Amino acid sequence: MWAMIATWRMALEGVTHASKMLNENEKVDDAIEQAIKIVEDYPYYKSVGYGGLPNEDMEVELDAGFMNGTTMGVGAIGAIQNFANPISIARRLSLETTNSVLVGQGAEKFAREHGFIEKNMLSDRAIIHYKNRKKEEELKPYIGHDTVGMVGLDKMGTIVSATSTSGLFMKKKGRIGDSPIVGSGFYADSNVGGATATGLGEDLMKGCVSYEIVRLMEQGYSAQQACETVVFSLEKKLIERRGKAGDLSVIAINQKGEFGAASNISNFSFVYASESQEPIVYLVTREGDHCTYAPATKEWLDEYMRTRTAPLKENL
Ligand code: SD4
Repeated sequence: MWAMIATWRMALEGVTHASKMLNENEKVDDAIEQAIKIVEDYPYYKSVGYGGLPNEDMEVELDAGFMNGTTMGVGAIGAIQNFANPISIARRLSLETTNSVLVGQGAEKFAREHGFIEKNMLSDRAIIHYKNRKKEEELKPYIGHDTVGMVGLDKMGTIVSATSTSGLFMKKKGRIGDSPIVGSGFYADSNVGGATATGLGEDLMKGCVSYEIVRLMEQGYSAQQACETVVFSLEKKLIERRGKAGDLSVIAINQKGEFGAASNISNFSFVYASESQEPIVYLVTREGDHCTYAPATKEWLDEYMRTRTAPLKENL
């Protein structure tokens, strides 16, 4: 049995590729790395890899995390510049017993020494987005979110959870969100399951959400119950204590390959595939403290790509 789940429609091509690998008995570590690289390399996704939107100094700083739930190996990088595939660097770091989380110049030095591909990650399109945002009167960090997070189970029973993101548009230099933080942006335990998150990192990390989901699954919750419990209890706590909650979206699979997804926003999409199911894009609908999901329509899928790739002009 193999299964895979990933955040947002943008993961579809990567999951499709990874599905073939998992079907052919390849390791989930390789399948997830390849799948995330496909998302990182696609220039029109403005929150992951090349084409990701820059920080307030117009620099693209990328975060990524990787965890193997069998070895418990964890690797992560934060605020790295000028490397093509953050996920590969995070995976490589997961093999280390010490120094497995590196940021900024230290992460860049490690990546250079290990021969990872260097690339200017600031695309012309991202520069236009930046200039347009600068012209707006009030500068606010980007509130939408699109981190790619994936959880996969291979036929050998290993579960991997991984993330890659450019974080929030117009963030401060050096800011990292939840995505490179183990337990928050990603977590996996091959005896139980794995989870990953997307949304406002500053709020997601207050709930250590990926670890919490895996912990609840270990206590007997289904993947769906665990996802809903974690999102809606954190949202409630944040509203009670702070007056508001940011975007919180999570996905998970358990060690049988059963999946769950929950979100407190209205347009969260995810992709799921398994040995018995072709990759399908689902849209999540919130109903109180529960979520339902349904396959996205062809119109929705077409509109998604149309808006991502629409021509962009600088506002004069
Ligand atoms: C972060 N969780 O850096 C990420 C944001 C996200 O697209 O999901 N961005 O806080």
